Amino acid sequence: MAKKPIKITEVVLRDAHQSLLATRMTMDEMRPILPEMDKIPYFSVECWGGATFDSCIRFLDEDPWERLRILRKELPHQKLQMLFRGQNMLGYRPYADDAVEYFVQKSVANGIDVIRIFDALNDPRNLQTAIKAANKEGAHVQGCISYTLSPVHNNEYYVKYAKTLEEMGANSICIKDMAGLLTPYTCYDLVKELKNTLSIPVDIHSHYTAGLASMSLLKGIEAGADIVDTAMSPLSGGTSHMATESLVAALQGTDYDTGLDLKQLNVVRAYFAKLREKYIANGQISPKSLGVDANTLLYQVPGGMFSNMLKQLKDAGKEDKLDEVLAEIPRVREDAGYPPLVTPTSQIVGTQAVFNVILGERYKMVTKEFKGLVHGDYGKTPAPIKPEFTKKILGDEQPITCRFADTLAPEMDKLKAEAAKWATQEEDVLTYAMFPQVAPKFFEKRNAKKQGVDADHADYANKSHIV
Ligand code: PYR
Repeated sequence: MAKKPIKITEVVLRDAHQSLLATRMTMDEMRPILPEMDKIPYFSVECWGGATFDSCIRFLDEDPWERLRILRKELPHQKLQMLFRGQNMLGYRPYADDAVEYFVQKSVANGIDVIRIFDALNDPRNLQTAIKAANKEGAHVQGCISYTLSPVHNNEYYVKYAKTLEEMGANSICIKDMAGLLTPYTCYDLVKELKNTLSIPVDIHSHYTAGLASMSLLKGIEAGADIVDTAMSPLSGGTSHMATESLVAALQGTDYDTGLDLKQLNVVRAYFAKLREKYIANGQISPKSLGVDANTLLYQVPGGMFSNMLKQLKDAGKEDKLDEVLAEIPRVREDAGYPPLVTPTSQIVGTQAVFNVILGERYKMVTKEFKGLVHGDYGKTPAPIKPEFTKKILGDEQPITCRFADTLAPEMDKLKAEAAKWATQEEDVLTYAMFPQVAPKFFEKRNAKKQGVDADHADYANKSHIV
């Protein structure tokens, strides 16, 4: 066999901490190790997008755009990768096309090289604007299959979808297995069929939750996968990913040898090992996220969705209902046309399941978002929703079949006007667009801090001048 070095996307700076510690790794925690990470020939470093943007402004008082600029500066030899939720951008609702185009443009302008784009329903119409914009900006476009299990999801479905994304302009395809449902032999078959059909590289992204990811990655590699996602070992396993060092060691000396140096990886490992100790000591990493939880194979609940649901139940004083809610999820999914559970459908389905259980009656209370899902606002569901269920949820209102974004007027001008009073950089309008409730508070704090620093400088300059 000809040599086929496997490429690695390192996810420790994004998905690993999103999965294990609710996306709370700060820039100050990342920064000291970036020069050492920069020496490692990864395919790419996933470090932005997904929930990091939300976490930055909601919890960490960090400007996400400034974070990206620092990452760009400190990782000059790496391709920086972000996760983008297609038409939902980094938020939880579909946006108008002009907002999506502007977001992609600014992401690339601030340093992103690889944009991984997914849609929760695998509706290609929700990726079309993002793919086109990323192509225009010269980024590497990675189109995602949101992987799930259901009576309507099979390899034929996924391969057809991946082919469509390739035709739309994707430069590679990622099998995004967010709940860790891929089994080794299924992975083998799916990768084989993708490789037989596509002419672009295939990446495997599989969470370790059910304890299957390392086996699936290996079988996927044997089937021809080109890139795999792994996380530096201190933040690997559990709801995160397979460990980078383990994969590098497993492939050493084979035709798939990654070429990565275990000694250099160990320098990076030692740094994250200390961070892990800190996160465990201060309770940021819960032991629940670290072990193998095979329950996910039945309920398909990704880590982030699980902690959300647990919090909703706790707030309602109904923690004892967790098992009932878990059993309700597959029913709600079936009613809603078998959506894969990933942002935002994971929250939509999870919250509806919680309401169904705690109110003791199915669909007595229906969230606005769940109505939107049934109405078609998030795209075409994988299976058609039964007309009687649509009627139960929407009454006489008819669901749409067109692309929802086509019904939205351009929104950038309005957003710009609304954000103007806080904006200190062009990108601020996008931060505001994403989280209009949280952003103003974030801006006020950030701007006050900046004014304080500027005032100190001015004061110093004035005094120096007098002297
Ligand atoms: C996100 O949308 O943030 C995921 O990690 C899927």
